[in-house]
Amino acid sequence: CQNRKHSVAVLGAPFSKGQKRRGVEHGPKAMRDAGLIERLSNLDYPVHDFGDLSFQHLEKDEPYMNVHFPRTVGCANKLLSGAVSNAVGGGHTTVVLGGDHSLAIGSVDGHARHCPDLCLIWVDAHADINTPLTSPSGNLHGQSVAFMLKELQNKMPELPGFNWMKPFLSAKDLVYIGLRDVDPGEHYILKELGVQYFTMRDIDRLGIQRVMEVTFDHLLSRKQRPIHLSFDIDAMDPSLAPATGTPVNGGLTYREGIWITEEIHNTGLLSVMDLVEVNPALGASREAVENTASMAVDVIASSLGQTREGSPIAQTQTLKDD
Ligand code: Z70
Ligand code: MN
Ligand code: MN
Ligand code: MN
Repeated sequence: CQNRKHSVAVLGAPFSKGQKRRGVEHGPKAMRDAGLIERLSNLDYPVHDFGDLSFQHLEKDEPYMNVHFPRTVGCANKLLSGAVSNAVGGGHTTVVLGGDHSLAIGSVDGHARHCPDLCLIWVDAHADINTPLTSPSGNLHGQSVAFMLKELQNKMPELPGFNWMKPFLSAKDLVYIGLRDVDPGEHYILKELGVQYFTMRDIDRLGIQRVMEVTFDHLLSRKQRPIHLSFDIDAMDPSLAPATGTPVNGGLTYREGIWITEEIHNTGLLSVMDLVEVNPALGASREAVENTASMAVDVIASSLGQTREGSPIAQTQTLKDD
């Protein structure tokens, strides 16, 4: 798992069965239509667009306890895990376009197969750490992190569709940013495991710059390690990203969102990122959908090195040829 990567891989994951609203499977197309690939091409490394994965449609997938579509979600994540593992193994900084947030299970799993010492930054209004037993909705996109954590292993029932994976992440290797809608069972787990998290209230108090300092101090002070950024677009304020399944008021400002991603880029350690929960079917207007997709593209480009101060003349293109 090398840190210096010179190319970007883009993987579409048009998946929606981690929740019950249709449309989020069109997220990858919305972000591509908003100019994602062109924007990444303006940065200084090659971009490989691997297109969209095609996920199996399982006819019979009855709920297990109250969990919906367990086999479909498990099977899709197994496929995605392999694809992410290959992309990371190929030396690419990898961008996964969602799709709903249940696909982070496969994305982080595949990343961890290549980089077992990774750390995870989860930017979201929600903690997505319900177990099948605590989940109020039965939606797997609200449970992704619980599947990853070693500390929750004995609280997780064996779900059909998930026997290909086992927990691989320690609670100390995870930081949340942007929380503002946390279920009681999730709050209990966060406290019980001592997870480092920053709610919107914490951001109000500390400021986003300090939040990122403490985040990196927590994750990277003992050693440099690859970063997995899992960015749920609903972390952003709904005024900036309205086309999403579960908008929650009082989210990140544009400048807070971009500060987070610029700082992550500046570590030089970003290895894989997910951008999830853009749902083009849920915007009140075409403009609302375009704004959301454009916000997502800005988050991705900024994570990969687009700056607000501009860049020096690209050495590779202009000066070297003379
Ligand atoms: C709730 C649940 C969630 C996203 C909603 C909501 C979780 N905690 N995540 N929208 N992206 O159903 O578990
Ligand atoms: Mn989420
Ligand atoms: Mn969310
Ligand atoms: Mn760079």
